[in-house]
Amino acid sequence: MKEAQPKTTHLKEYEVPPFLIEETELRVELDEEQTHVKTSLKMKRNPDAKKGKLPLVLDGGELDLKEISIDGRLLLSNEYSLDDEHLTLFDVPQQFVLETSVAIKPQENTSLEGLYKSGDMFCTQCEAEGFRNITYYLDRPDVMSRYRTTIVADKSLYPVLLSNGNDVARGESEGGKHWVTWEDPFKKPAYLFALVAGDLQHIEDEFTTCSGRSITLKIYTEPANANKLDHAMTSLKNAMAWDEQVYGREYDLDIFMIVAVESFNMGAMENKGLNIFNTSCVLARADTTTDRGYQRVEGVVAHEYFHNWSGNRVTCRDWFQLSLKEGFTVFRDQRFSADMGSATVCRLEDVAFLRSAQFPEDAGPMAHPIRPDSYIEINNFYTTTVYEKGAEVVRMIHTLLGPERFRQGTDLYFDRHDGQAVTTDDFVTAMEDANGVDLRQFRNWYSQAGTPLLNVSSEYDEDAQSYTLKVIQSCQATPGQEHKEPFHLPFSVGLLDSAGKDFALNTEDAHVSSMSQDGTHCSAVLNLTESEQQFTFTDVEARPVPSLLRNFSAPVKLEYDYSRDELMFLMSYDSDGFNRWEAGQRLAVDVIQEVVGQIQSAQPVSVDGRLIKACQAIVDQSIDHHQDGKIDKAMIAAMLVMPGEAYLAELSAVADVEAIHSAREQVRLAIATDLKGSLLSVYKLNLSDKPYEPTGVDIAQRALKNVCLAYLMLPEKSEMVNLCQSQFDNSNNMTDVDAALRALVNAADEKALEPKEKALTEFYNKWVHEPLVLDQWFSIQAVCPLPGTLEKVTALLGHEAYDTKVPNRVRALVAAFASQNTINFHHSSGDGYRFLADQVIRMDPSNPLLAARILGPLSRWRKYDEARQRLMRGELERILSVDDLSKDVYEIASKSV
Ligand code: B3K
Ligand code: ZN
Repeated sequence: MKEAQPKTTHLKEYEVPPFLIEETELRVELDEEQTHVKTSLKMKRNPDAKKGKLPLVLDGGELDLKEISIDGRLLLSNEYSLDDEHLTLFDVPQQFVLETSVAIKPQENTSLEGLYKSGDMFCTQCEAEGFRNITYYLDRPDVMSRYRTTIVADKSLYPVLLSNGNDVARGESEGGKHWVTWEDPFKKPAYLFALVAGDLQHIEDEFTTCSGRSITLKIYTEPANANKLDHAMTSLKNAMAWDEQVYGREYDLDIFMIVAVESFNMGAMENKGLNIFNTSCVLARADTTTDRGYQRVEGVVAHEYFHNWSGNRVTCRDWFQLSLKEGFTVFRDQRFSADMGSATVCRLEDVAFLRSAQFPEDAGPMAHPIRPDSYIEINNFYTTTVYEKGAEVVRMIHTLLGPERFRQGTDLYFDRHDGQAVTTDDFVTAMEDANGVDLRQFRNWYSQAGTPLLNVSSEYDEDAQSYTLKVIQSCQATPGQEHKEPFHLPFSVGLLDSAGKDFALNTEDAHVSSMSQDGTHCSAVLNLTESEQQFTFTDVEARPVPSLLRNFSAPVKLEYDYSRDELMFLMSYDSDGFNRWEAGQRLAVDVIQEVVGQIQSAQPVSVDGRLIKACQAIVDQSIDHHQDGKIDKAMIAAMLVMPGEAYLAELSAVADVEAIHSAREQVRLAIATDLKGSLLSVYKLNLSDKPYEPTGVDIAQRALKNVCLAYLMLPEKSEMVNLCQSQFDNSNNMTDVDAALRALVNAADEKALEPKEKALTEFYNKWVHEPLVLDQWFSIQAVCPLPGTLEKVTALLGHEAYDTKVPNRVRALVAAFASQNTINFHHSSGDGYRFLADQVIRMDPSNPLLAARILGPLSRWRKYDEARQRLMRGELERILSVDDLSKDVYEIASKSV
């Protein structure tokens, strides 16, 4: 560890900043050897801060201070002190101008926080605390300032110089240099500062806002990628229009820019007016990018754009409030994607992700509320809890209030807090004040960790024709939170009659928050607030089948004793699309768990024919309605995918890795074998040679075809290998090439050995100059469930194209293996664990943020058998014994062990 005792920051210790920075003027002289940053800060004591003459303590890391002055007077060395993290000035007046000059070396910055070089370009990443690596500053989100930034650089190497706001002046200077000054009229916290310099190309477009203002849109990239920007531009314009229509939010500057950067620690960053993106979230072209890639670009472009209001105009008071902007913005981007494509499929994908990634986090040693109480390293709290569960919490408010009242709430929130740094509590208060509702109990979602469990039972009274649902809610203990108060949540339900139609719902219950009835659909949203609660419906003519937690109305686990026949019935008839899928998943989980039991007790395996029958019905439906557009092929494809191993593990008390993997594979094989003919028909019906388009309809068609292909490749048949190879050779788009390559690589059959090697080599040679496609090449091999994958992955670490400096590459190989290849990562030898620990230790000195992120899978040891627990903890302890561990890795490893 760097420090003997790493400091923990607590929410309850929050104090307003003692000083404010009204204006920030930066002059950044970029250079290959040493970059100089001259900063002028117009500062004053904060009238709201504690009285008394506090010293001025500025944040700063890895800065070489050259000069410091106050109001033009150079300071003597006894007037300030410096340590690794701070610059302290003992005596400063009420108001003053502080000037500093520092030297930094961005070319040596491998942490990718602050100012660094990605390939030949300079770029920045300041959230959460990277600005302090550029200059001494009050690097906290509640200090908001107006910025004027001048960038100076060699004109031939860095013809493009960008920062936030508007470009207000430019010129040439001696030695082949040039400069540009940018001025951002909006006050912002330092984490939204951005700077880019490079030899970049761009595409340009225009958007006319609802009030008639014309906004220039520019997307920049290194020249080789300039032909992959159109989809991002279309997505951006769609997002701008959507935010006006749905939230009434108009863009505020005259220009909006996106820059694509190859070396980036995460997806993208919402810097004011100058978003910086990982290339993986902006570039898209039919032959290099899969449909998923296209959808990711659309979603991330929208997400970062939406931050302009939810995050930038209204920002966070402190980092404990991260979900204020992230949870809300994820909710916004989810709804946007739903409006752009298949809403039900978007929803079920979001829920599948929540269950396989966030539920385990909430049940593990790093469990934290969406508003955490404390952290050692804030970068460790950009979690699925803060983001995805945070989005679910906002969604619940939306469900409880309904869309109109929710919109009144967001209008008030944006109006009331524009230009401010606020808290999650301010968000909830705005919702309450705009609508006269009481969300006091709802606030438990912000302070309590853990996934609540709803145990539901039902009773039908034939004489009274009444139907009662009894709900018991509970929530497991999480670190530091033994006892939980009940949550307030919207519980959306419908009741199906024997023909599969929704009963019209009648109830006297005062806890009904809303009732929706249209056509054949009837749902009630029940307000669940107590640990035990009952809801009675009247005029129910016959015992119904309940459809519970429709559209996944709350991020909870639901127990209800459905029979397999009831699940099949819901799969066919539920008017709620999400619950049709959910019933299929429950049925599949049930059947797979039964097979797990058979494997564990060494009985012969038999797969319940009802699951096969249900899949047959889905496949038949897609044949019958192939042409008439009466089916959503994306939904059919999703319904044919069996629940993932991570989710199955999450559902087990102790996850039996081998039995889960084998049971799931045997169930898939049974489906593939019994349905072979129909699957092949669907495959063929959905072949298409029309030019690639990323439309919802085409994406759905490809998804369905490729789900069939994956099944068809399971039984050992060489004609299927040929089919797969032909798809690999002849497709005009990366989605189909990728699906074929994956199917070949995953094929256990000997007949596939040669074609798979050939395909991998061809793919590599063809795409050796396309880094994002090579990432795919690494990741397809890393996630292959066949034995021997770890040896291959280890060998790939030495491949000439492997580069630890590019996070995308590390994620494609190391993180993909550890987080997606359950069966190989958890091999009983412990080799997978050792591999990951070695990589974390190797990565930590250069890029601690990334090292801590890839460490995640080792922290989930509680789910596994004793032998694996020992091995996993052993690796965590080995990591902890390393000298000079970063606080990023230290926090995760020490809290997990
Ligand atoms: N706000 C950034 C994430 C920053 C992560 C810092 N470690 C991207 C986003 O969520 O939109
Ligand atoms: Zn975000």
